[in-house]
Amino acid sequence: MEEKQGEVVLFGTWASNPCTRVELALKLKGIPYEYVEEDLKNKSELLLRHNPVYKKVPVLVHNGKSIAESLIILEYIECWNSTPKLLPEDPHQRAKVRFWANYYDQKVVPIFYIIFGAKGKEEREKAIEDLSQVLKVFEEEKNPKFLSWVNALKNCPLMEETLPPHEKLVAMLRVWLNSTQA
Ligand SMILES: N[C@@H](CCC(=O)N[C@@H](CS)C(=O)NCC(=O)O)C(=O)O
Repeated sequence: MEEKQGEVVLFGTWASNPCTRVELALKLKGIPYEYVEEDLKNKSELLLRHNPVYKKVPVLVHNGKSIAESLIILEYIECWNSTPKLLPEDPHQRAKVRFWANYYDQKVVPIFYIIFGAKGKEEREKAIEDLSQVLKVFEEEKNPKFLSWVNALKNCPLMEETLPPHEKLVAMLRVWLNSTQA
């Protein structure tokens, strides 16, 4: 599909991995967009209208039509005639990229929510242990390329500009953790 970009609006929230994922892709591809910051404790009518099924961010609204779910949004903008491409040309390499994006969403993210939502110390400690098991595949000796890629990204100005400020994020996570502690 080759499509004129037209009007692009992103509904997001600052401390959100899936939203940052979409913002990075838009910036990388040089796609101009309007950003609407959502308060997840008080979601806007517009967000609920654009994502009535999940009621979550990110949502991309393209010429009035909404697309939800960060990976689906990435696939959508990847179809436009914009470069650089997010996915490699080679089908096997593409499948590998999708595999790891899926691994992160299916394996890492749910445990993260358990850690921050746990009512008791035992549940939280078990979840932290589960997370360290899940992250073992990214250890340097098992996956040296992954680590060098992460380090290279850390020095990329686009990442610095787009990732939420570390201190602000830590403060927000502390508040979240304290609010769920028994
Ligand atoms: N699988 C979704 C996850 C989206 C998601 O979990 N969004 C969170 C913010 S990080 C949200 O909107 N939460 C609001 C809620 O659960 O009510 C994606 O990749 O877009």
